[in-house]
Amino acid sequence: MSAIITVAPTGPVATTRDNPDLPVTPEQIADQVFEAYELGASVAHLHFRDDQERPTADLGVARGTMELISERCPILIQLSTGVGKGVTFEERAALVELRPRMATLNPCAMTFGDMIFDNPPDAVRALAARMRELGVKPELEIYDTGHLDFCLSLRDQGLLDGPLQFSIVLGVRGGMAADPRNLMLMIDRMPADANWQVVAIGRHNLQLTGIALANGGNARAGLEDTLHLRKGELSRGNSPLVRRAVDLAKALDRTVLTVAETEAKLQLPTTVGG
Ligand code: KMH
Ligand code: ZN
Repeated sequence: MSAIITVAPTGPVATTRDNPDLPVTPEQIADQVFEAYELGASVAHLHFRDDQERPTADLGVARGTMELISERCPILIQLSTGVGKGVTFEERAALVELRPRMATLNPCAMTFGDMIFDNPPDAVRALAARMRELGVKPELEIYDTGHLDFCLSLRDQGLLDGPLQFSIVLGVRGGMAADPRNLMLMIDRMPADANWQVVAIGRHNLQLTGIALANGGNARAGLEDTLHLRKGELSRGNSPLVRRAVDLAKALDRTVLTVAETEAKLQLPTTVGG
């Protein structure tokens, strides 16, 4: 059996005050994505920061970072349309116009830590339709059981093409807790042909990533999800986390997929125009 490794080098919340090796500039992000590619990652899930490290959906920053990455390696780029605090849904949605091979689609509004994560149903439907038009494959971020049901209804309305691709997100305050029982419930409910991974925030990251890999899931690794390699030990950049996920997959007899194999497995459409 095979596994796809995604690197998530920088998320929406932590800063270099939390981990000095967090990549925040386009060059730093591109360098750490390249290191992850060399270790076996075939997908890069990307957030961007402005010069004060705040989350940004600035199209110039996003385009520039995508170009730096593409100069270094053919890793598949997945833009986050979650982006982070202080950025409107419209600005977040505009990122798909850059035609990455994939982008996240957060299907439902929710409490997300101390903020409201605004994903109005009509706007989500419109974004799903636009992604389909552009050939940008959605990775569906589901933080609760009802989010899965909403995605299945989008599929039934013809707004999502199979095989569906999910991140089961555990550990966000306002979504499902990072508890193996929640993960097993969600795994049980995955459509038979779905590709999926767990996004386990914080100190349960390793345990839940291991459970997901042992149950046929893919793996995501990086400083977006945990700043630590183990209790009390900050990860020196993304490489130690990616290396550990690759080693874990191989130890469980999962073949780590190349970029071309990942494209085939996810059935990525060809992006249109641009
Ligand atoms: N940051 C994670 C909690 C997204 O970027 O669209 C979920 C995530 C979603 O990665
Ligand atoms: Zn993200």
